[in-house]
Amino acid sequence: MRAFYPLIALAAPLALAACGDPAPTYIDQAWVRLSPNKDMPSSGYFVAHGGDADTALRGVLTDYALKVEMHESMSEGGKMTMKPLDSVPIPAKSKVAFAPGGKHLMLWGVNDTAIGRGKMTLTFLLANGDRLLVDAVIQKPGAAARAAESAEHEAH
Ligand SMILES: [Cu+2]
Repeated sequence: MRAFYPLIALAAPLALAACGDPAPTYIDQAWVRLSPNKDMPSSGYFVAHGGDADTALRGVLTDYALKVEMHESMSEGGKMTMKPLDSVPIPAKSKVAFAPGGKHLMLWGVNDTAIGRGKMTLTFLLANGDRLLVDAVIQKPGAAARAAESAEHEAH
């Protein structure tokens, strides 16, 4: 089992002073797979691109859902389980993907207005103090998505 609260994030503030205009960490390809069942959480995915300095993702907020958590799915003894993540390191120049079957966001109570619009704004909180606002496309459940969705959430 990996530990997700290491001291890596402490290195970030030191690196910030190094140069004038460092490349920032950014996030793209954000999307939400809407749960077919309103009582079950929806899943969110995205890709974080590390800038010139190491940082970490500390949490995700949105006005368009009741609650958001960062989770990681993993197979333990042949069974898929998941656990909440408090912090996800984003090392400099790296790519950290939240993707089906691995790290993901879990969103409870996605707002109907957002669903109608087909997108929702997510705010990503970084350890370096940056807040990144990213629009996530909301994908409504189809037949294929439904099978994957229930498999991923059996552990809840
Ligand atoms: Cu989860």
